[in-house]
Amino acid sequence: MIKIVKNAKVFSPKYLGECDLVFDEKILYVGKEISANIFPFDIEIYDAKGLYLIPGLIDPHVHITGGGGEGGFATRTPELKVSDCVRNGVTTVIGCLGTDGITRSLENLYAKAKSLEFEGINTYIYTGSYRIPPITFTGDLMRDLVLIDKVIGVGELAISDHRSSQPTFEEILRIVADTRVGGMISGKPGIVNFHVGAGERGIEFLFYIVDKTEIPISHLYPTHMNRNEKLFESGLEFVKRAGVIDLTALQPTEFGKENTDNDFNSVKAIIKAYENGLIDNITISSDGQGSLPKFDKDGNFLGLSVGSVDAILYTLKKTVEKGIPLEEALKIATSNTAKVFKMNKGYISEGYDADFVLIDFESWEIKNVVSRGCFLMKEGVMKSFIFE
Ligand code: FWO
Ligand code: ZN
Repeated sequence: MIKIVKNAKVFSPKYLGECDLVFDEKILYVGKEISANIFPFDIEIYDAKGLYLIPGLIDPHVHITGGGGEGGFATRTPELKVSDCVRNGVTTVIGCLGTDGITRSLENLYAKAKSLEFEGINTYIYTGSYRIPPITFTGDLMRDLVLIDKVIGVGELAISDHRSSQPTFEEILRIVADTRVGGMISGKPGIVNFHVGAGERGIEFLFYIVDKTEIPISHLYPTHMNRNEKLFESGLEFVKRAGVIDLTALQPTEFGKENTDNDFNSVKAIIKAYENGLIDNITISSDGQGSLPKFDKDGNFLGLSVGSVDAILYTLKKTVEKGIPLEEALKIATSNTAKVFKMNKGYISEGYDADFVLIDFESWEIKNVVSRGCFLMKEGVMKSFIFE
């Protein structure tokens, strides 16, 4: 069903000016004024006068079935609601398991990804969890990649963290090698998402893979790289080798932290990357529905808060408020992320999936969300309440 959005200020992320957009599941045309009369049939027209149009946001690290558990059964966190995505303009998520790969299952992860897809969100999943050797659907990591349609890689594999399985270099190398070849055979990106903790070893294993083996850096995707300044600095080195690093976006429990001078946070990290000309290899993720646990210096669990997909939009808003141009900031949650996973998304350009958001950038209020050409939100009302 062909539709037209007219008079929108389009950030593709690059600013294209005021444009009309013609789309069905894909973007068919974006450019100057086009008349609906050229179509020999009725089409829906939406006038976006005064609104900005941006690519649907991509959140590459979400515990869609819930996560947590670091403080026992009562600390398992709740699963993702589709409204958490839509009201934040997130049209694509990559689901993962974390610390708890025992009471959380890959089968449940797959089912939740299919459920979200049915509700209009684009979903992919990682096989595995924190632990190495990774849990799998089929008993074999490569078979998971080749046989399970939504599996695009493995993660989040914990390294340099007191909750990791303390993997050896060889164990990690074998997983990366299998993920690369499994990706080749299945035509998928074959991404290994590393959960990087606060441990001294940081991402030294990843540098070793890049420097000492034949494996391209594009398969290595470390997250939480803004956990502390030292880790982030090593992340910028990784970026200088053409790697991409993922930062955990500012959580609602940290809102306002971006204004404190001493605290290092994702907004400061994004600005530093931008100032060093490295923003094209930075992405952000929310760790949505994952736990954000706190431990004392002896490793005792103190408590936890729950990650939120709200973090993506909030972090973009704060980054822009700190002076980073919108068309630069948008990349870290759209085109940069889509490039890591070779998704046909992340850009407002002909042939790309029609995933986009119409937003009032005075208030950062989201007005409309479109995913694969369908309005999931229209005039601020969620699809489930839109009577077509
Ligand atoms: C981060 C997910 C952490 C789960 O280090 O890794 O724990 O399984 O739900 N969260 N373990 C949060 C920091 C980046 C703040 C997870 C969590
Ligand atoms: Zn993690």
